[in-house]
Amino acid sequence: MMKLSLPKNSPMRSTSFTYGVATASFQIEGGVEDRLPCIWDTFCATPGKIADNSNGDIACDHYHRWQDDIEIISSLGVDAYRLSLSWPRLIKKDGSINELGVSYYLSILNRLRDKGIKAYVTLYHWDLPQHLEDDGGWLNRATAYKFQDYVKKVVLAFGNKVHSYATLNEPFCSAYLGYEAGIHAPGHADVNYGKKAAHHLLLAHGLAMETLKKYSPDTENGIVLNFTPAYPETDSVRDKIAAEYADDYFNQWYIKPILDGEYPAINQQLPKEQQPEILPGDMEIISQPLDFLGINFYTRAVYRHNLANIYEEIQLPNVDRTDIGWEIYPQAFTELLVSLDTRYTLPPVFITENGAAMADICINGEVADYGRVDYYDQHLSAVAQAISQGVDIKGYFAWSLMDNFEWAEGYRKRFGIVHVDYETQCRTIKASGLAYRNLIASRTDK
Ligand code: IFM
Repeated sequence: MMKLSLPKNSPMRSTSFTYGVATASFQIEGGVEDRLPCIWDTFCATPGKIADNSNGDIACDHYHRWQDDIEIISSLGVDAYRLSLSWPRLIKKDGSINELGVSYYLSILNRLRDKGIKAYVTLYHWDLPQHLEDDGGWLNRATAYKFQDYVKKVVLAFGNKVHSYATLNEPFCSAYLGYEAGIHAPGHADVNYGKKAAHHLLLAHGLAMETLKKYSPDTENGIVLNFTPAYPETDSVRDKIAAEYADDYFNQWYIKPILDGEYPAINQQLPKEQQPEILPGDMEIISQPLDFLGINFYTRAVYRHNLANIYEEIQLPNVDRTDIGWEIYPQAFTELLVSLDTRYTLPPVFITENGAAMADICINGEVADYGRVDYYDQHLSAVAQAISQGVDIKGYFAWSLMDNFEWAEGYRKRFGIVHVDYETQCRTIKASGLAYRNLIASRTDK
């Protein structure tokens, strides 16, 4: 049996460090018949957008199998489960609450509580109701206020059954991939859209934080951001400038307004038509204090100078990569955490996602995903190193509990520590899941 190891005196070996698994509604639920359509339903129905032409209609059928899935979560021994709520399942088109959706999530939250598993709830993990996109989606400032209204209804419905609320998951992906690069729903490819959508998402976050503070002051409230640290290809000044620019554009753009109340200085260098429209008071709303910051990390990116566009991402040859093509470079994880801690006054940090896509190998009924075990081993150690350098990290969530719908990649890329056979919906805990369970079980009270 392959093991996950941690340095001897690491706080990550204590039961006070939170371990969890994470999922998202659209990626696992299915159960489309009981909710409104969302932008990902529309995107999946658009030819050529999803690598295997699949959709989220059934996914892992978690909507009908949640009891069994919570048994699996419980059997892993985790302290916490990070799930997201589906906005189109909870709010009807007229803005009223959908009781069917409320009772579905209440059942899950109650079962988690009975099992002693803390619910870390993400309020938006990309499944925007389609009718809101028809009104402009995240390009429309009004969507931020619709989100605030949805959050208020949710909080009043679920109250103290939730341990922690994250407003958004990875606003970079919603804004850049969805509105600028066009590779995620809703599929707009326009350089003038990305930062505008980002601003409205961040505004939605700030408005939701106000609502959470008012109606849910006892939950831990924050946001989840993803980071792909930017490295220069060489030590040349030009490559370093390229990497810094890319870092501001893709990473700092989302954390700096929240923690410092302003966008990176490169905003001034962007052509006017690319800049967000910032109204008086917006930055104060966006920079509400957080109870926690969720950080998602998978890989790094390497940049070189490019005359036309300042930066150009390059693919290094001969490096280890996961099945989705992302370089395995755990050192960047430690460096990221330490550099954020140096740069900002961070609230307590949770690693809300980390994991690897691997093509799983089945040997004698065992899912022998030893490459994933290695990935977790290296990345858990990278987190432990950041803690030893003073970063206040409280918990770690593996992405993902189980194989699921990996957005534009469809079902071909598997991130789970539990294998899903999509024909039978049979679940099998992989070697990585067993190793994670053993690590969690081996902790001691300190
Ligand atoms: O599957 C996604 C998840 O929904 C958001 N963070 C990255 C994961 C892997 O791509």
